[in-house]
Amino acid sequence: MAYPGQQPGGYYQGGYGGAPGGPMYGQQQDPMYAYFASVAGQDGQIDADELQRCLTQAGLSGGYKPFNLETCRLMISMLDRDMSGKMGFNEFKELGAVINGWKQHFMSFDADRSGTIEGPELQAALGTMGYRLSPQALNNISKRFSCQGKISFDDYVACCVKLRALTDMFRRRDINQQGMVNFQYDDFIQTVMSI
Ligand SMILES: [Ca+2]
Ligand SMILES: [Ca+2]
Repeated sequence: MAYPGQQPGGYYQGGYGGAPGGPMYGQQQDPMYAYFASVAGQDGQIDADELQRCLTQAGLSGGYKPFNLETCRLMISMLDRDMSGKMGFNEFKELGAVINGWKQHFMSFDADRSGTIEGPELQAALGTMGYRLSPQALNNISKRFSCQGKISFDDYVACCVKLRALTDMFRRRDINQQGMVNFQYDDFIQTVMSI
């Protein structure tokens, strides 16, 4: 992933009283911190809108459309351990690695090099990731995340993040690993509506 606007040095050098070697000192030394600070703005945290702008500018949506905002929300909630709804520096760095992985993954399954994932490519991708889904489920997923049968990178990420989050939540409740779970209505709504 490219980080345009990345500059050496930090914006906040000398601004904090952290002891040398402490966490703030370490962050300032990180060349990516200046880029993070420029995206995060005054509050020092990256929200979904800021992330969308950043990923669109980095050219990750493909073409001229903005990067899918829903995908930005999903990625933040996935890495948001303190539940602030925003990303701090460490979460942002983690995201960079995660997106790089997805980009490689996306390109490796774009067998015809069309820049998008189509039905059979999606099937191969999800199968390789270990999902065992029926043709109907695959068809539904494909319909939901594609535009005219094509899934762009940002929609593909949304698809993968959702599928993984839902699978994790299901598996956590599937104590005997039987592929069956009993949900209370409220628990089910909490699960699917939080993703
Ligand atoms: Ca911000
Ligand atoms: Ca393709």
